[in-house]
Amino acid sequence: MAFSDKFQYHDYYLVEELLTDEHRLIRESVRAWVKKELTPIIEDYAQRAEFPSHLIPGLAGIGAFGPYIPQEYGGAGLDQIAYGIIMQELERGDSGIRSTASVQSSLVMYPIFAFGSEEQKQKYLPRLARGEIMGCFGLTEPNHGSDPGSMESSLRRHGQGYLLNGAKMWISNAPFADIAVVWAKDEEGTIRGVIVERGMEGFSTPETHKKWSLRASATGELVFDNVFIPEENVLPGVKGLKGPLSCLNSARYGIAWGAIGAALDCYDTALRYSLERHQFGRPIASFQLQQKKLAEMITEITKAQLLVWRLGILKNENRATPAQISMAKRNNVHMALTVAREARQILGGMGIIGEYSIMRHMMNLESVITYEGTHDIHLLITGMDITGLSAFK
Ligand code: TGC
Ligand code: FAD
Repeated sequence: MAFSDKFQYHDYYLVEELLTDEHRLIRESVRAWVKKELTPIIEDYAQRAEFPSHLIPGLAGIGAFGPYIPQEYGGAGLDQIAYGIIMQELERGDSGIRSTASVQSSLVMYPIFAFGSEEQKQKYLPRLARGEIMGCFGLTEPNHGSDPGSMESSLRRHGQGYLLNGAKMWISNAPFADIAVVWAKDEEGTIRGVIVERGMEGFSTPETHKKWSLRASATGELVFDNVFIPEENVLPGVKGLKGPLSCLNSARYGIAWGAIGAALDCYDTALRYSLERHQFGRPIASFQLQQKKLAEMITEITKAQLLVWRLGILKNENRATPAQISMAKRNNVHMALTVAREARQILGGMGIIGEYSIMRHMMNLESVITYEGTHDIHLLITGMDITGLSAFK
């Protein structure tokens, strides 16, 4: 299907002026790559429920893998706002492709960088940055999603390492990943992070089929049947649930930026369509009801842009709290989903066709609002932060 990408960026409050020249350059180069390589093909891949693996070298080339990881480990050494911009431009194309990049950066490279030994950093990070190997992150289990602290996956001492048993579910990139950062409990019941490599005996990654969402992203399980994990594959720098949750802080931050990209693409499509489509002898954009939808969309997008810009500054200064990140992830993903639903209506029947990106974004966002902590869990994190009382348990 020939897909014509007419996307125009919208910056109602001139937030771009708050960015550096380097940020603007990064935005332009990622945007150009998305327009040339991603949007022309993504609809077909999504329809076929296939991950476009040929994009991996290009993603590495634009610095989408570990942008904020220091250059000595193969990253680009950029700041957090640059990372956010990259996620936003990628998600303007498709949430599934942003997912691939955020898992590689925040859920695989980040824990190895933050909690790994020097040998682990040297061994994995440069190759992950170049996209020579891909990774995934195993936290969620069949019986434990929102409550990862109750995980059942286990590590039992065995010679110079551990035997890993259990299963992880809903794991992005699992079907093709070369390595998996996996969280499991040791004999003391302490959560540890380990690096599992494809090819280790007893490790398999069955693919999850029949998804209506994130169809261009590969999702699967991680199954561990007495997988021997040598001591050198254990992340030495962290113990406890704060290990995986620290990684989520980084990924959730990227999602808060990314979701704006999907919203902008839906808004832009709906605005253009409403000006071109005539009913009752007038462009539908001239009707008050359609203007209300469009005006509310750009208002919410603008608020979200300001939210992540400020959060990025705080993150650059190491002052962003997990609860602030939760607020931005929750708000911006919900905003994007609402924008997508309204935009779809503006296109009438055409809103359901793959010729336009809106329905794909909308269905993708149904996963984004659930993964990395559900909409309700993030509300409870805010609730706990402001009251000091946990409503989880
Ligand atoms: P709680 O007792 O509150 O905390 C346990 C320990 O963790 C610390 N902590 C954090 N540390 C860093 N960052 C955070 N955001 C943290 N939140 C909590 C906490 O201080 C404590 O430390 P310590 O030293 O005292 O032990 O934990 P809880 O069991 O009550 O659960 C809290 C809750 C519900 C907020 C948390 O478990 C949660 O966020 N649940 C949602 C699970 C989730 O987000 N899963 C995501 C899986 S990965 C994924 O979805 C990838 S999608 C990828 C893609 O395709 O883009
Ligand atoms: P549950 O935890 O069973 O929640 C079901 C419902 O109950 C939700 O609405 C939830 O908000 C609500 N709920 C739960 N607890 C409470 C409470 N205390 N109070 C009020 N309401 C509550 N995980 C990974 O580890 N790695 C990945 O790469 C990954 N990728 C994913 C990709 C996709 C496409 C999807 C869909 C998921 C992915 N996940 C991944 C898993 C994701 O993080 C979980 O789906 C999510 O954390 C929710 O867990 P759950 O699905 O088990 O829902």
